[in-house]
This record gives sequence, structure tokens and C-alpha cells, in this order.
Amino acid sequence: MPMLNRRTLLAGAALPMFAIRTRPARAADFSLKMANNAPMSHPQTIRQLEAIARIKKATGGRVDIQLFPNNQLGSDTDMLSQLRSGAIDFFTLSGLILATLVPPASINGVGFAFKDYNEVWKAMDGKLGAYVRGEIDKRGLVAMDKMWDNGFRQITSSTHPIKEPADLHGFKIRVPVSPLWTSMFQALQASPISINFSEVYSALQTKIAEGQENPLTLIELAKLYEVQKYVCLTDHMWDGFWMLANKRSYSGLPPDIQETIAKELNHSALDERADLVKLNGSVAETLKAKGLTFVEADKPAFRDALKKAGFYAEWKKKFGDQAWGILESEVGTLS
Ligand code: X2X
Repeated sequence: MPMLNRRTLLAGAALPMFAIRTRPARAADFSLKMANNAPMSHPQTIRQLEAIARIKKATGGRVDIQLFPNNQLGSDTDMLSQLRSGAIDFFTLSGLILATLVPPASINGVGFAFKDYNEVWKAMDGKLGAYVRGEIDKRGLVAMDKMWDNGFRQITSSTHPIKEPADLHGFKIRVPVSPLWTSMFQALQASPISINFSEVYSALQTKIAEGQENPLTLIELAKLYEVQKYVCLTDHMWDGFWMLANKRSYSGLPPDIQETIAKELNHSALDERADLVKLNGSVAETLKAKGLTFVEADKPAFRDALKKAGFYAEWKKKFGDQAWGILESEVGTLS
């Protein structure tokens, strides 16, 4: 062994690796990439890492998935392109944003469609989810059976509280890149601006947008409270993430491996849903302690405003009778 002095140590001399490893580690047969837009501390990231570890173990090391969380690979729009080209193999994306490629995938985001999580999971684990997965499949992507929760969305603002529909008039609100989101806030006479999540914090900080809307957990974990003053409890839509796979890459895997991956990802999706329910119980207090003022919004008034603006009629036409019929069979009449 060569003599070591301080300088070679500091320079990171090529000492340790082959001294410790007597033979090279077995390389995985399948090295795959997964990406998301969620903060490192979000249950989505944590539960994806757990699924990846279980998949590695269950396949005896044959499958090695590397996770790139928190927009490390770019915005949602970028990552969707990467997924389609095969540069990444798995990606969790909001159904509403996926709708830029698969229009029916935004159906769960219709304003005030779901009243609670029971209704959400009955529909998304049932007929509505099956319908959307079929549409995703037709456009060349694979969606795992179990959706991941994002949550019921609330409006935040740095300028004034949003209680009544009139408070939204002309309000510069950031919305994700999705026709349904833009249409909904236009119907409410706000001024929506489409911005990917990777740019939201800075858009709020520089006042490009006065406000935005997201579930409380994300408002906390992405530290949006640092650049917002009010949280207005609107529950105006429920939003979740599809765990998507590139079809060529996924269907090229041996069937037993596909089965293990699907099983573990679905398992982690259920864990993540439970995590968010738990976090929802405490996050309001946390946000109040960080200085946000909570405001109760007049939800029925917002829903009426959407109805009067023709929002439901317009989207019923866009989604078509079949899709709208499935949605209404789950949640009751919407228009
Ligand atoms: O972009 C957002 O606001 C987010 C993080 O909630 C979604 O992925 C839809």
C-alpha cells in the first residue's frame, strides 16, 4: 500500500474502493429511471424510495431504479417529454397536466366534483380510474392501477383573502399547465397564468403571480408559506398523480418483473395516501404557526359561479357523454 500523506488524502486518492471490494458488485439487469416534481420530504418521494428498495430486494438486485425527485430533471412538461422518448422510465404526473397529451385524464379535476376522499378513491380505484387508464394506454403510456394522492386544493394569496367569487376577479393566479385549470379560473373571472411547479416559488416571490392553489401539505413542504399570506379553504378540486411508465421500456421487462414493480408501486401509493391523511390532520396548525392566515371560502358560491359561467356544460361537451356519465355515476349530477 502506498504511503499516504495529507495531500493525497485531501485529493481523494484512489484508495478505498478496490481495497474494500474484492470483486465487482453484480450490476443490475435492468437500470431504470423514475422522476417526480415532489419535494424530498413529501410522502410521494419517501414512498417511492421505499418501493424502489422493495423492488430491488424482491428481484434479487436485478432491478435498480434511480429516483430523481423535486424536478431535478426539469419541469413537468420536460419530464413528460422525457418519459415519452424513453429518457426516463417512470414518472408521476397530475392527471390534469397529463391531459395535454391525454385529454380525458383531467376529468377528476372538474370543479367541486368530489366531496371527500371516500368518493375520490371509490371513483379512481373504480370505473373512472379504469376509464382514464384505458385512455392513457391508447396514447402509448402505461398507468399503474393505484393513483397517488396530491389532495384537495386550496387557494393561497399574497395580496388579499379570497372568500367570495368576486375576490377572484382579475386575481393573478398561477395554475399548472393544463387546459382544465386555465378554463376553470377563467370561468371564475380570475387571470390564470400557466406555470410549471418548478417555477412556482419564484413566480410568487417576484409577484408574477399573486397567488396559486395547491393542497395544504404541498403548501407546507414546498415552503410556499414563505411567499404567501392567506390560505383560502375552497377545496375546489381533487388532484392526484398517475404513476406512468414508458410503454416500450415497461413492456420490454420480463412479466414477473413487471408484476413485482406494479405490486410494489401500488403498495406504496396506498401508503402515500394514508400518509397524506395523517399530515392533513396537523398541517393547518403548522401553516398557522408559520404565519399564514386561514380564510373560510363560500364554496357553494364558487360552484354556482362556475355553473353560471357554463363551465360544467362546456366540459361535459369536451369530455363527451361516456366519460361524463361515468363521472356522474360516481359523484352525482354536476350540471
Ligand atoms: O403543479 C402543481 O401545482 C402540483 C405540484 O400540485 C401538481 O403537480 C399538479
